[in-house]
Amino acid sequence: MVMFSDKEEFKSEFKAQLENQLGKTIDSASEFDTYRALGSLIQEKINKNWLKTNQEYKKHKTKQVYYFSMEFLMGRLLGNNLLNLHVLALVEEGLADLGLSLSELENKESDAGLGNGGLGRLAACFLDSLASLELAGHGCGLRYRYGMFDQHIIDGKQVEFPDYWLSKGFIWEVRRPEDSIEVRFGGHVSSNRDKDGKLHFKYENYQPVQAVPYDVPVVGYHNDTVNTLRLWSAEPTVEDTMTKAEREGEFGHFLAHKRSLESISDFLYPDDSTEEGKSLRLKQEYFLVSAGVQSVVRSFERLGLPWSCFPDKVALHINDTHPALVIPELMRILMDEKGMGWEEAWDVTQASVSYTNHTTLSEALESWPVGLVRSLLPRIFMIINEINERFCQALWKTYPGEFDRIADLAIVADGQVKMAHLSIVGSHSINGVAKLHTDILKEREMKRFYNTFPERFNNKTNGITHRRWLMHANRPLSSAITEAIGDRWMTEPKELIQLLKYKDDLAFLDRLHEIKQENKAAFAHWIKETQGITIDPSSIFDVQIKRLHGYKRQLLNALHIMHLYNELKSDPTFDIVPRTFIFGAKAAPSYHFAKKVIQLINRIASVVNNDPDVRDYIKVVFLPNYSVSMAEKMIPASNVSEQISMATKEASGTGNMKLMMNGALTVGTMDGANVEIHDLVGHDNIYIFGLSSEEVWDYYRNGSYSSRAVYDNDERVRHTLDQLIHYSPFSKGERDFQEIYDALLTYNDEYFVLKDFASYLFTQRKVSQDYQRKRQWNLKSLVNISQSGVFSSDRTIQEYAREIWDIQRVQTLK
Ligand code: 26V
Repeated sequence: MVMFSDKEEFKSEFKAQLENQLGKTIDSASEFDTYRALGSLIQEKINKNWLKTNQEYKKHKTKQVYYFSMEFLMGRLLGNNLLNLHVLALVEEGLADLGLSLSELENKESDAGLGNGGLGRLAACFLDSLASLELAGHGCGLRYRYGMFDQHIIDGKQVEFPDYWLSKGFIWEVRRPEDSIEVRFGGHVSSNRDKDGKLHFKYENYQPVQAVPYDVPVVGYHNDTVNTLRLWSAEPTVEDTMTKAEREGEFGHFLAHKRSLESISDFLYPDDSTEEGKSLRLKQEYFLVSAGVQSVVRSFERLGLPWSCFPDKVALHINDTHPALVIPELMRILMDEKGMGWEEAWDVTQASVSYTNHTTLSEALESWPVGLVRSLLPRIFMIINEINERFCQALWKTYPGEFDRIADLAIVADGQVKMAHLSIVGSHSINGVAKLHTDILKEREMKRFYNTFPERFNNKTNGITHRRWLMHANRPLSSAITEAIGDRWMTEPKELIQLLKYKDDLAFLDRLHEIKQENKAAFAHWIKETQGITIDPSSIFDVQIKRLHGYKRQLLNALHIMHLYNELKSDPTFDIVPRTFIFGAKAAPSYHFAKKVIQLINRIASVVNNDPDVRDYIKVVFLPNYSVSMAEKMIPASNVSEQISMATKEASGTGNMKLMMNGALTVGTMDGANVEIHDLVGHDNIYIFGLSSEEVWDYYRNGSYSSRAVYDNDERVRHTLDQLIHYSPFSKGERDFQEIYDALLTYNDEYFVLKDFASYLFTQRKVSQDYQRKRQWNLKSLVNISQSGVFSSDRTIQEYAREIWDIQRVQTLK
């Protein structure tokens, strides 16, 4: 579709939009007005293809994938939509003619932070790839009124503020009240048999909640595909509010009731590491699932096909176990509403549902108390119990007398419903998110399930959309790549490998270096403006950007900086290559230890940055409120990518991929997808340190790790740790960091920070030396960019499409 025939046409349509929509002219409009007018103009254009895409899908009865996820970390949409619609340059030039800057307007959009971290951002990248590959895949999520909290640093500590991202409206969404769905909670279920002996269930005294969908278009790259991200919002049903108001006759009660129902989609739970078992969270999960599955079933029914065709036309994917109730909910609808028998409904359900696991951390595995599930979702609970009973009976046949094994695999056990078990039993495919992670699932965490259903387990190494993370975030690098190898890489990212032709081309390596320097200068300027901190663009920009968690070991990075400080202070001749350490990290509000680490990093920053003896050599910047849009500014400016989790703990990581694609070199453990990055770029182009996963397991097996022994034997460790609790510039004589000290020594350092300390220091020294050899460094950077095409989410999605969902491009089907 040609959107604007030329720049002039765009300008006149844009001016008309400002006048008609807002009654303003370029001169009287604020920046936000112009952003809004531009967004609405683009949205109108998108609408045509949105309709057409849906018509095509209907006409061809195309199989649809629904990606169910409690999180979609979308970030801003304007720039990406313009890029995908092929009008970015035209719009940018048109606006410039009118005296407006596109990037300024982009900054006016609030960042849709409807996710915690990796899992939510992966969902967003997948939507971009689905649409760009002309695949019929849609997101199904919640329209949280408050997204991921807004992080401030006050007195060096994290303080959370609500993120009311909708305050100025969200221009991309379309409310569709006509597609609302009723979701039911509580009440009780009775059953009776009809004259043919068939059981019927009656559900009474339940609390109805109205789920209202808000659709967001997902625009494909240079094609006419527009898929849908459907976000559900909770409202009271009209009947319910009427009867409530009549019955109670009191407006106050009515309002309180209304608020309590709306609260279901109020906020995103900000804890991605510990499962709390809060009933509101379970309500959110069922609300998403029930609204989503009912709406999918409605669309399927419009095709007029028999129910046995459901799995040929619909794939339901669950992003971790959070939407696992898809399984009993689909069973409920098929049996109670469509009259199907158990076996038939089960075959349909299992053939439609697939599941991705994103973590092996035991504390993050979801389980719900039986009592809570029974009272909140009585019919769903009955179905889960029946699934469990049938599953255990089948196990008994295969493994007669093996009580332990069956108890271990049961879905309902010890008064808990285990969501991972439900997900595995109810899905035809279970995948991990990197090779190592999948092996750990098969050989350890889910070994017994793997032995029972080996054919269901498979790996799908994560990916990231190269459109947002390279083409849009780093336009200078994109242009240089295109000049060198043409533009095929934009649709075939593996073509980036062609860049290897330039490995001996000094001019090209210099060009890479210049681009990195320009990006660093721009980022330094932004830091100066927003934080008031001056950083030196000629220093190494070393970044660690991810959620704050013990296993991710930001603490290791922090201790390294303390050590460098000590060296610089004690030896004025200490040879150091200037480095700027940049952190972005949010801690779950209830994760005390993680918040302490944030406080420590901020303390180190204030000590280091204010000490004239060291501040020209090392700087520390903790950027508050790390988000998708901030990542887009940082990543193109990075030299070193910190991926230093304790081996076996990081399922995949995706920041590692974004940074590699932008030419940063990884300092990392052999964990998650770092292993695959290492295997692609080779040992010389990555900085690997620390224990391997095998070594970690060996230590677990023989219980022989002693952090105290490391402390006793390594003077550097001793000195640095003592500074946490004894009088030092870092402790300032207070006991702020006692817990960190205790975690490392008294509680034997759960994440082996001290064990890997020496190896980390050694590797970081090598990084500093290598950085000075510009040509070699640039070559390593080139190799990383060249090999990064594998990590485009287009590759990942093609694998899901072929091997899990069994879907093809609409074009191919025509
Ligand atoms: C877990 C929980 C636990 C219960 C309460 C709410 C909540 C919300 C989110 C999560 C998700 C934790 C899992 C997660 O984000 N895993 C990350 O997934 C990335 C994408 O696959 C992967 O790259 C990271 O390594 C992995 O940590």
